[in-house]
Amino acid sequence: MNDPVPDPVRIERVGSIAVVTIDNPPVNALSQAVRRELLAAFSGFAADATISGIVITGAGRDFVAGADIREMDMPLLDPSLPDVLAVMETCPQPIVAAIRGNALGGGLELALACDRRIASSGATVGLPEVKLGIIPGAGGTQRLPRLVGTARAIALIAAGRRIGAAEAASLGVVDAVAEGDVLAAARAEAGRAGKRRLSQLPVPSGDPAQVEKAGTDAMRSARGVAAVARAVEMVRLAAATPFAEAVQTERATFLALRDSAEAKALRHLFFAERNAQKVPGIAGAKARPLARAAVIGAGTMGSGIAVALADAGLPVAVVERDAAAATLGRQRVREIYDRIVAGGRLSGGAADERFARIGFGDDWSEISGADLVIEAVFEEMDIKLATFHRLDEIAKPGAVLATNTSYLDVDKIAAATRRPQDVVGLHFFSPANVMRLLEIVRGRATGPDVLATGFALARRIGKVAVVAGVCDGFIGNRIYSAYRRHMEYLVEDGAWPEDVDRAIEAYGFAMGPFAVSDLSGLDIGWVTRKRRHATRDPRERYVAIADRLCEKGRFGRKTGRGWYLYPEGARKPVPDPEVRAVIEAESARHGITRRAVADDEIQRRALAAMVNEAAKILAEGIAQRASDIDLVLANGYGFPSVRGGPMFTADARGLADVLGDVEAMYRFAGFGSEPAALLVDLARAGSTFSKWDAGRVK
Ligand code: 3H9
Repeated sequence: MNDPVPDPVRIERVGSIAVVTIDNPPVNALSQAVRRELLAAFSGFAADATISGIVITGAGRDFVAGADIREMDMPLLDPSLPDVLAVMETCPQPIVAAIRGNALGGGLELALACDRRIASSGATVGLPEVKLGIIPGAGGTQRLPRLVGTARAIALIAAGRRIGAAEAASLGVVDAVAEGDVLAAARAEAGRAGKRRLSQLPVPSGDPAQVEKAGTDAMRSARGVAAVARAVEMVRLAAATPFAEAVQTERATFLALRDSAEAKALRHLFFAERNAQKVPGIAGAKARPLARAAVIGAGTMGSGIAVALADAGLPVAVVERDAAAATLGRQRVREIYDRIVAGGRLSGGAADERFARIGFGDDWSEISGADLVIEAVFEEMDIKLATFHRLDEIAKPGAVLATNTSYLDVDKIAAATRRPQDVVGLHFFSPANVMRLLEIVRGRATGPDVLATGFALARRIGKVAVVAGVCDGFIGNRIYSAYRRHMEYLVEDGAWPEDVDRAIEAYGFAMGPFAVSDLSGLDIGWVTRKRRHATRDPRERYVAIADRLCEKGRFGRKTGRGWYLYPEGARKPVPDPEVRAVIEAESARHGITRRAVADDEIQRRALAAMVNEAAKILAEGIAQRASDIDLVLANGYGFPSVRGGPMFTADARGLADVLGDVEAMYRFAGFGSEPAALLVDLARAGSTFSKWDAGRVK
């Protein structure tokens, strides 16, 4: 945690009840000092006949947010949490957990080692360990099924789900929800409750078919996280193995996973997400009030953005250029909600309620009441400029004016208004109501309070926010373009699109670049390439295969043909001889003798291309930290989270090794793919991106 707190566990007496308060800001994590003091406290209670009951709680906002994640990169520190919980279990007095705020991971395990659990109505409980590539390591997989049954415990633990107090009470995870003073309710309970050790309860016998189904469902959504399978195994152990033996197995499994590369990568992303919110120059800036929003343009992006905002409870005015376009937008949004309801992720009633928050029309005066306006019109500078010019006339003073552009110059767009300080880029990813990433693009004039508003919005709508500077493509699209370009070089050199996609998917991406391109539509990139044509340096190697495909009307899935063929009824795209002919013709046109390209070369080239461009972005100040880049790639572009992002992967592999790949790549690609000076410097110094981050502003 931050600086160690001098006295992280306090004990007070209220009559014959001992109240134990964990006070370890910011989130009362169970750091070594906390465990040591808890152990001492509970060892003492056992022999104290003047104590009739014990309450345990957390100071501040949370109960306990779990083990101290920072300790997980250190050697084990005694006492362990299971040691503490074992002593608590032998305590003769009843122990009641008073849960306010979050009781997560080890925090919930601590509560499960108590005899009773009373929660405040705003409390949240869960065992989210799998999200960190580990499993609960202090009895969570054994005690929870004794309360909720095996199938439910699998569903909760394997998905790392966090649930509110009401659901926790209905499942029996907590015994009661206190409407008023949770501490007083817990004290009263400690005065009258008897002992109820969960470890001694049987696991309720459930329907084996449901257990099986819970396991299968969990594995389906595991996204390559090995901990999910281990969590399912451990929960199933509860019904089959005595408690004392099963917790040993759980502990050994936890310890092995704790040291895995996967867990280290996921921990890196956990802290990256928190660090990304620390932006130089905005400390102390207050976010502007945000009660009403407006979205201009109801295409795919605009509709998704409107849904993301309405889902978070914001009323949204969507405006389009005319009534027909507004009607289409309304239909598009309705379809998004219908799909969510059909997928069982929302009730029809809740979807209707959210849908009702969104108004559609062509009357731009609707925008005038909005605190935030997000423009999602066609990606063409002249259209953006005209939109912002008009917006400037209509939006109320102090409104945040955001552009969802994915490539264009935010400073130029801001200059179309008389209030550039209010203009910011809010780059959502498609589908905007689903994808977690939000790039907040900081223009030259963007005010600190406007950036702070971007972060407040991201928090409200559940997005991971990263600040990017202005350049063509910002962080994500610029890196993705470099990667795409290099994958196309490989295709022109000898690989087939399906070879590249297979190697990239084997690496852990959900989809390879050519399958992605077919999904998003080749015509979009074509427009961008044409836009850049005049300014592209003629020395840069240019692969024209995608242009040739577009010229043949092959725009991807929507036309049934792109890099692949999509025959009616076929479940998978199939390679197409016509595409191969185009590729071979382009290779021949450049005098290239096609060669076999191994999966390993494809994967190495992909990483080298991303890391090299990323190092340039860092040196230019477009991204503040290497860890911000990892967040962008993992949350917006499908880079496998279990690898921690490209920069983390590069550090782990060794930058000298990565530089070797970059130099090889440069030999194939030439101009435009020069090794980044920052990468060269760090590699030569035997350093890492992580050290570079640490040496900069926190
Ligand atoms: C576990 O428990 C394993 C056990 O089963 C094993 C037992 C043997 N440790 O997120 P925020 C820091 S695994 C260390 O911005 P919020 C965080 O880095 C754990 N530090 O606040 C940040 O520091 P800084 C299972 C932690 O209000 C500050 O606290 N538990 C921890 O948006 C504020 O964090 C979890 O996975 C931690 N456990 O959200 C829960 N947690 O200011 C992880 C937070 O220096 N935590 N920090 O950047 C959360 O989900 C959120 O932090 C929480 C608060 C919802 C609690």
